[in-house]
Amino acid sequence: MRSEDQNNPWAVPPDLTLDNEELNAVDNLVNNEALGFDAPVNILLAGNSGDGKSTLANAMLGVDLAETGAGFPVTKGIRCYEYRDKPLTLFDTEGFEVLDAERTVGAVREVIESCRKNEDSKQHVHIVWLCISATSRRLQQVHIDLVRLCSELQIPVIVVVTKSYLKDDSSEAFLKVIGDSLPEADSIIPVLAKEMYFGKLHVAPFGLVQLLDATLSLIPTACQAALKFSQVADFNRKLEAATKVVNVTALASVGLSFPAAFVPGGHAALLVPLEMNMIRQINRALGINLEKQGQMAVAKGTLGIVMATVGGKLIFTETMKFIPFVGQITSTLVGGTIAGTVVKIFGTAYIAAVSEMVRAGTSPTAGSIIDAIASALSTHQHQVVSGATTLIEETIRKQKQ
Ligand SMILES: Nc1nc2c(ncn2[C@@H]2O[C@H](COP(=O)(O)OP(=O)(O)OP(=O)(O)O)[C@@H](O)[C@H]2O)c(=O)[nH]1
Ligand SMILES: [Mg+2]
Repeated sequence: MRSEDQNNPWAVPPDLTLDNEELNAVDNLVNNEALGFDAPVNILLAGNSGDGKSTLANAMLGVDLAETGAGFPVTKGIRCYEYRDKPLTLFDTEGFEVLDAERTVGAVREVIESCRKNEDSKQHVHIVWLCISATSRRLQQVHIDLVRLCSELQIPVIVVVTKSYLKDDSSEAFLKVIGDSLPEADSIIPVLAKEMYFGKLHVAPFGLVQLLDATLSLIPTACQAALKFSQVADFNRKLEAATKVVNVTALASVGLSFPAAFVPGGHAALLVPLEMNMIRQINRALGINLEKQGQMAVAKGTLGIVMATVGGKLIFTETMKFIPFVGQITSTLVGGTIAGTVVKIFGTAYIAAVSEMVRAGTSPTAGSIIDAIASALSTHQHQVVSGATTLIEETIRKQKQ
């Protein structure tokens, strides 16, 4: 295959494009294997007005329950919130003071039971987070009744002791009261969802990761991916999904119909649509907003860098070394393997670049991502090349078997 424009090594020849069906197939595979949710996760938040339900939902799930009138009422005192970009449903009790204790418990029962009428367990309430403020030091009959109700209906319930910024004797004593009075609770977790300032004294948030892990261990397996994806408290859990996006895309690329000699020839730009899809899916996994032009700019802007720094000739030459061992290997597979390797290098560098920015609290822009990828690749050239070579070797050996 010859490039149309010999002066532009990254030009895609008009006769050579990845067909949409192939791209869609990779997209679907990644959606199913890396971002797939068998079911959404449905959480019911209960607790006194002001005990921190909205603050917790915001810190753990990145959603805003504060707006009055948002969501829709499912029964008196309970509103339901659904999200376009998260596989998540939240039921929020509007605070016990709105209803008396008996009616609060009745309303929670009604929601749990009416969801359960649906045969599809995806619609059920999967867990209750009962918020009790550590500062209130008030354990009420309604707390006891709610935990008993969950136990009777066999719904897991975690008591979240919110605003737990003090670690003194009376806080410990209150935790003990909760433990003694609510023996049916599946877990009792002190949490400070949002940082707190007392003059110059600063208390950092804590307990969210414990709450996340406890919740993951109590909800049905089918909803766990949805919770990992929806939550914003533990970036490492999100990285797992993003890394899987890269691995699935890279492996799928091996099977695509790339020409054998596409590296270092003129066909590397074929990867742009594949990389754009991958960027979109990594961003979904990590909760990053980058508009379509930004995705395109990153894919186009870094392709040359990936190829020039570690790709190109090196990968091509390394791949060729294995060919004598391979025997019947088809030229398409060689092209696909190189493509898969470039995708893997690009994806890994992309995740490293954006993660650093997200952790530092800055919003990634196309320009800053391109710079970060370039610098990561030049610093870690040696590791990237040896990692890529291993991937090529493994893939070709696997195909040979
Ligand atoms: N700094 C800090 N403030 C918190 C925390 N949790 C709750 N608050 C504060 O406590 C107040 C009430 O919290 P909300 O999250 O609105 O309570 P709620 O349970 O949703 O209350 P209702 O919606 O009225 O039922 C707000 O001013 C919050 O900022 C926390 O972990 N840290
Ligand atoms: Mg609220």
